[in-house]
Amino acid sequence: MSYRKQVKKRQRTEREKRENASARRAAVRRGWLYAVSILGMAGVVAVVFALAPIGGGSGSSGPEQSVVLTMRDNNFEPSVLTIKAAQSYKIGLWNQGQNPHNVWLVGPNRKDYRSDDYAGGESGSMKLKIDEPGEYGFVCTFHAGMGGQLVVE
Ligand SMILES: [Cu+2]
Repeated sequence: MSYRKQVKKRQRTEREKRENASARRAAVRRGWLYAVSILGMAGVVAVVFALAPIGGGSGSSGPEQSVVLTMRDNNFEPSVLTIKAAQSYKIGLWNQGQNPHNVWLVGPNRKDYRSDDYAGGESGSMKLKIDEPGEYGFVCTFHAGMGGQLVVE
C-alpha cells in the first residue's frame, strides 16, 4: 500500500470515528429529549390530578368532610343539618342523652340510611354521600317526634 493510500485510509478511519461519536451524541440527546418530554407529560398529569379537588363544585367530591349531629332526650342538634351534594361526609353522632337514640334518614328515591343505635353517652359515626340536592327528613326510630331535616345543597 502506497504512503498516500495509507494516509487516506487513516483519514477515512478518523472521519468515521468522528461521525460515529457525533451520531452517539445525537442519540443521547434524543434520549434526553424523550425522557424530558415524558417527565414533562407526567408533570402535567400530576398537576392536573393535584388541582382536581380544588375545582370542587365541578362534580368532583373532595376529601371526606366531617359534621357532628348530637342526639339528646329527645331531639337532634342541629335539627337542620346542611351538607353539600356529591360530597362524602362522616357524620359524627353523639348521644348526649340518657335514652337510646339513632338516625334513620330517608334520602332520594326513598333510599334509607340508618345509623347504629347509641345508648346514652355513646358516640360513633355514619358515612353519607348524597348526589341529589334536596331536603330529606330523618328521625330517631325510638322516639316519635324526634326528627330533623337534612338539607343537601
Ligand atoms: Cu331517640
